[in-house]
Amino acid sequence: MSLTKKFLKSFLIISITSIAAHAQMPANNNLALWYEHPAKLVGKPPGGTAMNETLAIGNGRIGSLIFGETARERLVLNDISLWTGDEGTEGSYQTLANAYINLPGHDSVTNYQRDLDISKAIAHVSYNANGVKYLREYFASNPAQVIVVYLTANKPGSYTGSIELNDMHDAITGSKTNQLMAAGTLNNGLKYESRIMVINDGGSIKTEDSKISFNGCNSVMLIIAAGTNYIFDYSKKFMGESPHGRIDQQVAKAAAKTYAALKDEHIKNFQSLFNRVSLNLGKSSATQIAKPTDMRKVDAAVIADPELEALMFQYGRYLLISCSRPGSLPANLQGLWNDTNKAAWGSDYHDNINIEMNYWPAEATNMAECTQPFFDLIQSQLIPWRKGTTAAKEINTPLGEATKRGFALRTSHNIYGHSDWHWDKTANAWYCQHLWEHYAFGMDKQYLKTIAYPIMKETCQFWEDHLKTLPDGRLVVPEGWSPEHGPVEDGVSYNQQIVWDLFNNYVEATNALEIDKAYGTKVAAMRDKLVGPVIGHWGQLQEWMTDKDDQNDHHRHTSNLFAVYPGRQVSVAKTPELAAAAKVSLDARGPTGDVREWSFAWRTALYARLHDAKDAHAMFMQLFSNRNSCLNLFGLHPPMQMDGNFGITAAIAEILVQSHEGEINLLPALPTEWSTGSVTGLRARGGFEVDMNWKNNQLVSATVHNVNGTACKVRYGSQVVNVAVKKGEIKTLTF
Ligand code: FUC
Repeated sequence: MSLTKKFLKSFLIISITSIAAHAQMPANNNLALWYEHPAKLVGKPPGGTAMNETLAIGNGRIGSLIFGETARERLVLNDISLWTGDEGTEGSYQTLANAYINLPGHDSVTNYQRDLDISKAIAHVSYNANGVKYLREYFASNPAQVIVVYLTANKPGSYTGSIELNDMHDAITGSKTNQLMAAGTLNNGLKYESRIMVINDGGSIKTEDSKISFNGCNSVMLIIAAGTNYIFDYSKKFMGESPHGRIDQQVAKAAAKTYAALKDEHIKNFQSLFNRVSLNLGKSSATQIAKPTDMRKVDAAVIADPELEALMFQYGRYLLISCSRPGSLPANLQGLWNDTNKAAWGSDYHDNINIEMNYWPAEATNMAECTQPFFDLIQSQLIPWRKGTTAAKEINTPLGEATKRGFALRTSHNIYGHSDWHWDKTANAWYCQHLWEHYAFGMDKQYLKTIAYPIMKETCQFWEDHLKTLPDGRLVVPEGWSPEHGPVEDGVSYNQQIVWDLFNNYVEATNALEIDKAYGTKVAAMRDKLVGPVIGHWGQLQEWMTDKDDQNDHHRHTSNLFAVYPGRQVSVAKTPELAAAAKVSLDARGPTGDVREWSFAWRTALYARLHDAKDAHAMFMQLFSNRNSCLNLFGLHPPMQMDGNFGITAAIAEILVQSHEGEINLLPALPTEWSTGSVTGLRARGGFEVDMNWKNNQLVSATVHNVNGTACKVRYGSQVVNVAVKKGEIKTLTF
């Protein structure tokens, strides 16, 4: 049976069953976003952009925003390395191109639906026009390194139209045989190219100068490829060979495969990461389930919808897998999706919360490989970032002179070694936390020794050179800043806590690797001399060394609570008084005022760490409001910003399992809204994975899988068990 016939047969079966269930609802509804209309252009930036309703696909390097229009479909095309700027100027992340699929006569349609199946990373658009049922599928394949679009219909010969490719930097579109291409060079010398190959089944295609038209085709497949010559090599100004030859190969290789084979290898590859975690937070009502995602999102504030909440969790995982895969650049402020060359903040890498939050879910929700782009970027930028340490005046060393150890960063940075705006002095140490956590979860000593440890050590040396000694002998970070809040001064809590975290992790690293014991002891002594968290006059955890926090201050950052999450200096079990003070501060910050989508994600994680289930859930629910998220569930700052999506996924994991206190704590902050549920595949520090199910707010059973650890302690409430489980083994626990 031909591919088209096979498809038509299965399509018919699917159509009949879906009519029986609901006219529109996708089969895999609890892991799908779906809508009954195309993405609309909702206002102009910064209030909202065309992106806010599109469906996003990506393979970690290239991606697309799909509008789902019927007569003139628009696909925004992105390559995560398309950046202006250089070592001397910030520049900004750019948009590569727009692809259009023109289908004359498809203006007036019925039964329209578009969806994004996040369990397979495939988007669909379907509708009836002129008595024909049309279906499109879109995915961005990591193994094939191309985006594939497949247009089919239930009647042969139904496709007549054209394909256009419009470059976003005015490169003229050219063509060869069945391909369109646009290539150019940005002002900084970065070479880029985009390509669309058109493959028809039946009918005919005709290539014109800048357009490919097709006539009477049964199906049309588009293979979209793109690339730049960006490489992780400072000595070459981060630029290598033109991407042209590589794109030739990618397109040719993909074209040699059938659509079914491309789709199959894509699904397998995506699911090898995505399927590691499943989450069930309870059943939603049949009425809610039957509604499209935009309606459910609006209802979420008043109608319980646990399946939508679980979808939001998995969406963060979907997005990170789609925009951060080994070999490429890390997720930026918008992941990798961008429809303008003037994105807010250049859609760059902000280091005072944003890029860190992007990577919060990577370890705990079992996508550790997704961190590699972040680590590769850090390593590749060290040579230029080290020059920051010699900006003595601005970084203000107490030694009165520049030192050459370590590296220093301002608040935002690009991919060419430049950082901009105010110094974020402890960003170097915060980046080291990520390097350490990758080891803490995965327990890979080779990685710790070769990648993480050298950077952690030079960062400890940086702080050894830069900490200031107070008259009483205590150590402070000089002239620091609580991000975007308050004055520049010594001993700011955010800075103190991050350096404490670095020193503490470094000491553990020397122990794990059994190296540098003497320096480890020195660092431990410096850690213990750092000015630590202090409780202020209204019971709050002070943001500054002096007791001046304002109870009515609702600032979006919660920087003085770094020690609670993502740090571990303050915790409910080990420092209960400080944890109580952290809650006083957090309650005062509240859900109102200058609060952004990412603030809610952070506040959710903080309440989870403070074992306050009710407030953790309340903060999470704020993300569903139209103020904080778009109709396609992207976080909304505004404009669209993706850190909140990643952060909330991490925060939900933190509600269910915690492992920062030397034990695995099950259901430490379970909200009553999720009284019955289950989860599989969450990771815990020490090299473990955890599955659980619970009922009526009580744990029913838990299994611990020793992936790469030794022994562990598992807690449920006040009960603690020591679990002896060998590497590779799984043990079921009862409490
Ligand atoms: C930080 C935040 C802002 C915004 C920006 C991109 O500076 O304070 O709210 O998210 O990053």
